[in-house]
Amino acid sequence: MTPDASQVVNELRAAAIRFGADLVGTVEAGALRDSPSHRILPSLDRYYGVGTSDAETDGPLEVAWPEEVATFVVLGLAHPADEPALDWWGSGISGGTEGNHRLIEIAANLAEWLEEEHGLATVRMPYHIERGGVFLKDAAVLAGLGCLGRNNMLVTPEFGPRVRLRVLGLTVPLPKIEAAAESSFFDPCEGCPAPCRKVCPQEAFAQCLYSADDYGVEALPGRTGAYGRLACNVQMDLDQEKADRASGSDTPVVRYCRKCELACVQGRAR
Ligand code: B12
Ligand code: SF4
Ligand code: SF4
Repeated sequence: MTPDASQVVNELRAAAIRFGADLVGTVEAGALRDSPSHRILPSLDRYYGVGTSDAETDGPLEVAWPEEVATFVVLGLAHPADEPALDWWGSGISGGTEGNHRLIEIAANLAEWLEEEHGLATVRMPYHIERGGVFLKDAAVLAGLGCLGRNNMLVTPEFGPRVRLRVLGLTVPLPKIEAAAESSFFDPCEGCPAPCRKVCPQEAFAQCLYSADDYGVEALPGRTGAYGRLACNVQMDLDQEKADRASGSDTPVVRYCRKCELACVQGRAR
C-alpha cells in the first residue's frame, strides 16, 4: 500500500463516520463480481417479490455496474431495536425509509468530499439489483464488516444484524480498511443455538432448499441453504396488507418483519 493510498482510506473512513455511518469498509469490485450471490444468480428462479424494482423485465437478470468502478465503499447504518421507525417504509421520504434516506445522504456527502478533497471520481449506485445495484450483504462480508449469519443476514460484531447497507463506487483501486470482524475471525453462529431460526412466522428456515451439489456454490442462503425467500416474502406481503388495512391515509406505513434479525444474540447490548 502506498503511503498516499493508506492515508486516503484512513481519511475516507473518518469522513464517512463524520457524515453519520456506523460501519465503513472497502472491497475490490472484481472480488464482488465473483461473490456467492453473483455465482448462484444464474441458477435461481427469477424472484419478483418485495425488494425488487419496478424496472424489472422478464429477461434474464444480470447484476452489472459500470466497468470503471474499481472499489466499493460499503456504508453501514445501525438500526437498533429501540429505533424501529428507521426501518418503516412509506413515510414519504426519499429512499422509502428514514434509514435508507440517511444512507443516501451519507453516500452523497462522502462522494462530494472525495471529489473535492482528493479529486476522486465516484459512481452513485442504485439499491435495486434490477437497476444495477450490488448484493449488499456480499459486499459487506467481503469488506470485512461481519459474516453471513444463520439468519441469512450480515451479522456484525458491533450491532449483530441490526444494520442497513449502501455502497458508493470509486474509479480507483483502494486498499482494504482493517475491520473488527476480520481481526478476530468473527463467527458468532458457531455453537449458537440459533434462536433467529425459531422465531420465523413463516418457518422460512425449516427446510434445506439449496445444496452445494445442485447449485455449484458452497456459500448458500442462510449458510446451509435453509432460507426460503418465497416463504419470507409471504410475510412481507402480509405486512403490506396489514399496513393498508390499518391506514387511514394515502401513505400506509409498512413495518416489515424483522423477527430473525431482532432475535439474534450478537450485538444486543448495543
Ligand atoms: C430482494 C431482497 C429481499 C427479498 C428476497 C431476499 C433474498 N435473500 O433473496 C425479501 C423481501 C424476502 C427480503 C427480506 C428481508 N430483507 Co432484504 N433485501 C433484498 C435485496 C434488495 C436483494 C437481496 C438478494 O436478492 N439477494 C440474493 C440472494 C440469492 O441472496 P441470499 O438469499 O441472501 O443468499 C446469499 C447470501 O447468503 C450469500 N452468502 C452466504 N454465505 C456467504 C459467505 C460469504 C463469504 C459471502 C461473501 C456471501 C455469502 O450467498 C448466498 C447465495 O448463495 C437486498 C439489498 C441489496 N441490494 O442487496 C436487501 C437486504 C438483503 N435486505 C435486508 C433486510 C433487512 C431484510 C429483512 C430483515 C426485511 C426488512 N425488515 O427489511 C428480511 C430478512 C430476510 C432474511 N433473513 O434474509 C438488508 C439486510 C441487512 C443485513 N444486516 O443483512 C438488505 C441488505 C437491505 C438493506 N437495506 O440494507 N429482502
Ligand atoms: S424477516 Fe421475518 S419472515 Fe423473513 S425470514 Fe426473517 S423472521 Fe422469517
Ligand atoms: S442468533 Fe446465533 S445463529 Fe442466529 S445469526 Fe445470531 S449468532 Fe448466528
